[in-house]
This record gives sequence, structure tokens and C-alpha cells, in this order.
Amino acid sequence: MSLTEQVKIRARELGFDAVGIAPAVPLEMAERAIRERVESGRLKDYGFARRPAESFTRPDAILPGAKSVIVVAMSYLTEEPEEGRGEGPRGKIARFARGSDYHAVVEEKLQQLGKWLAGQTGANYRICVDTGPIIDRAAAREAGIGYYGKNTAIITKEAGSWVVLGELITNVELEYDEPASMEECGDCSVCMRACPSGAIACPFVIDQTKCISHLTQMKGFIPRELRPLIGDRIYGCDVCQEVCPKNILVSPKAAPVDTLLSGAPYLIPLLNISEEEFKRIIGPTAIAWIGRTRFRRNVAIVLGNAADSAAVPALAEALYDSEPVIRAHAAWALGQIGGDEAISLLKEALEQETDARVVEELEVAISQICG
Ligand code: B12
Ligand code: SF4
Ligand code: SF4
Repeated sequence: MSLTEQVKIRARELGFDAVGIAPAVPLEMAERAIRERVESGRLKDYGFARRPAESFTRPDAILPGAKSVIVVAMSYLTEEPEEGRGEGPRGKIARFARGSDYHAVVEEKLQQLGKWLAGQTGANYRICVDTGPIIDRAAAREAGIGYYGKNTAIITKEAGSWVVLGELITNVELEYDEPASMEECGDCSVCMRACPSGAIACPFVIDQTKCISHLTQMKGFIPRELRPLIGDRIYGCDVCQEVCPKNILVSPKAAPVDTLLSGAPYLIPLLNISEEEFKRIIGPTAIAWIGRTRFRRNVAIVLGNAADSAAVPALAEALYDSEPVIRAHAAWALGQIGGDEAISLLKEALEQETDARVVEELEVAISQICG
């Protein structure tokens, strides 16, 4: 059996659903796409505006002498656990974030693969998962493990687009797979029409600034006009994958990604969640990096969108939070819920508020209710 075949068998034994290998050459299409996207203002964060495009597309800059990029995909489509008892409105957590943080899971498995490969060949290797300086989807397409959907997701035959990606870059020469085809969607444009915020600017191009997944991850105040588009999503967004016909026949798997969170948690207890509870419940998941404040901000927005008066007492407490961003988004949520109680709570808070941005949110919320 060739070394390449052994690598692929080993990767599957470790729990990866797809594995492919590409030569470690620059990802030129991705480089062009990053430049165009940054210039058009559709890709602003995640380091893209600060660093040159080529710093995300050169495997040999990550590992000098790199010859091969082993790309893996791991499914996170698991059975839905039932949320325990609760009351009031519920939110949504995107599927990729419901289990143990995939960064750690994929990295740990790739480390095992790398150690095995180094033991066999004396190879050097580096591992990238999401936050690494390489465009994962472009590497996956080059390694033939999936093709681009018009929603830009990489769609695999094994698990549809419900996969996360990672790479092992090595200086060992291996046999390379054919890159995936560039035109698998045909005439379909279901995802583009279904996207709640119109973030799929044109086929294969996401406007990061409009994508709800980004809004739930960004720092600070979420622009008021975009808050209603977030709907019931506390973290991430799955709409453009849920509607995709290529995902319909994919069935959930049991392992290796466990499921820690329900996809539809009750919101009220999450709004004023303590630091300890946040660490316990959210800490082990891929949501943890946004921290407790951004998480609670998102919960406040979703409570506003649910417009359920059961949330008024929790939002009233949040109006006096130590974080201005929480006070501001709680004010907005009360403005969406409306009613006499909400008005008097907002007016009372306005008398004491000293932060100019929160004062503005309180005033807007009051005028929204008063008409
Ligand atoms: C920044 C980022 C985001 C940002 C911006 C995403 C964006 N598309 O602009 C935000 C926060 C919005 C985001 C959201 C999500 N993300 Co994200 N994200 C990333 C990250 C860190 C970089 C992606 C990026 O900006 N690439 C640069 C741009 C230019 O590339 P692109 O959008 O893929 O566009 C490609 C196409 O345009 C293609 N192309 C260009 N011209 C043409 C022409 C033709 C004909 C074709 C076919 C293709 C094509 O080339 C480009 C280069 O790959 C990667 C991890 C990584 N290190 O790569 C994860 C990653 C892409 N995200 C991932 C996931 C799971 C998600 C979400 C599903 C999470 C969720 N449920 O909320 C959503 C999906 C949103 C969507 N429809 O893309 C996975 C994707 C797995 C998969 N199956 O594809 C990745 C790979 C993380 C991982 N390691 O698993 N993400
Ligand atoms: S919904 Fe249609 S256009 Fe969008 S990714 Fe799936 S197959 Fe392609
Ligand atoms: S993740 Fe949601 S907001 Fe972003 S492109 Fe897909 S459907 Fe649109």
C-alpha cells in the first residue's frame, strides 16, 4: 500500500469523513478573490483588510519546503438533543457550534495524523484549522474533497456541506487528488433567495458585512437596521445550508463531534447568565471565543425579535448591566416588545444613564413605542 493510501486510511480511522491531498502551491483563485472582496468592502474583518492576500494562500510560507497539503473534512451533523424544560422564547444556535469546539477536535486528530506521518517518514508538518493562515475552502477544493456551492460552502459527497475543514501541511511528497469541479450547482439558486439578509451578493461571493453569522460574531453594537434580520439566531446561521438540495440526503452521525447544546435553547435564563455558568455551558463550545458579553448581546437582540413580554423582567435587569453594549441592546429589545411597562422601565433607566450611545438607544426605543 502506498504512503498516500495509508495516510487516507489513517485519516478516516481518526474520524474524518473526507480526506484529499493537494500539492503545496499558492491558492491563486483565493488570492484574487480576497483582493476583490477587500476592495469592494465585502471582506473587512478576520485580518483580511490588515494583511496582504498572499499571507492566506501560501502553504510554503507556513512550512518552508512544503510539498503537500492533506485536507480533511469532519461532519458535525448530529442528532438533535432535547432542551430541558423551560419557558418563554427560544433561540437558535448554528449546528457547527453545538458540540465540543471543533478547532480542538480537528486539531487533536490532525496532530495524531502528523505524529504518525513523522514516525513513518521523518516529515515536518504544520496544522491549520480555521484560524490558521490558509483559506480552508480553497485548499479543500484543490484537494478534491468538495466543490463550492453558490453559498461558498464546500459541499462534500460524504456529508454535504455540514463539515468543518482542516489541513496538515507537510514536506513529504504524496500522490495528489484532482481538484473538484467548479460548476456543480447548475441553475439552482435556492440559497441566494433564502438568505435572510441578502448576504450572497452573487454566486460564490458572500458580503461578510451582511452575513448574519458575522453579525453574531462581531464586536460592539450591531447596527440597528440589521438587528431584525438576525431573527432567532444567537450564534451563526445555517439557512443557506438548510435549504440546499445537496444536503437533503445527508444523515446525522453520532461521532466524533458530540453535541453539548440544544439547537433551540430557552433564552431568558441566558440573558443574564453568570460568568461561571457561561464557562460551564458555553466554554467547551466554539461559541466561547466571542465571550459572555457578545453572547448576551445576541440573546438580547433575539429576545427583541421574539417580542414576548415574558422577557421584560430579565431585560429590565440588563438595563443596569455594567456593560454599555448589554444596556443598549436590552433597551432596543424592550422597544421591540413595547407596552406601558417597557416605556416606564426605559424612562427610568434614561434618567440614570450616562453613556451617550446607551442614551441614544434608550431614546430611540422610547420613541419607537410612543410612535
Ligand atoms: C471569515 C470566515 C467567515 C466570515 C466570512 C465568510 C465569507 N465567506 O466571506 C463569516 C463570519 C461570515 C463566516 C460565516 C460562516 N462560516 Co466561516 N470562515 C471564515 C474563514 C476564517 C475565512 C473565510 C474567508 O473569508 N475566505 C476568503 C474568501 C475570499 O473566500 P470564500 O468566501 O470561501 O470565497 C471563495 C469563492 O468565492 C471562490 N471563488 C472565487 N471565484 C469563483 C468562481 C467560481 C465559479 C467558483 C465555483 C468559486 C469561486 O474562491 C474563494 C476562495 O475560497 C474560514 C476559515 C479559513 N481559514 O478559511 C471559515 C469557514 C469558511 N467558515 C466555515 C463555516 C462552517 C461557516 C458558517 C457555516 C458558520 C455558521 N453556521 O454560521 C458560515 C457560512 C457563511 C457562508 N455562506 O459562507 C467553514 C466552512 C466549511 C465548509 N463546508 O465550507 C470554514 C472553512 C471554517 C472551517 N475550518 O471549517 N465565516
Ligand atoms: S442551494 Fe443550490 S445554488 Fe445554493 S449551494 Fe446548494 S445547490 Fe448550490
Ligand atoms: S449564513 Fe445566513 S446570512 Fe450568511 S450567507 Fe448563509 S443564509 Fe445568508
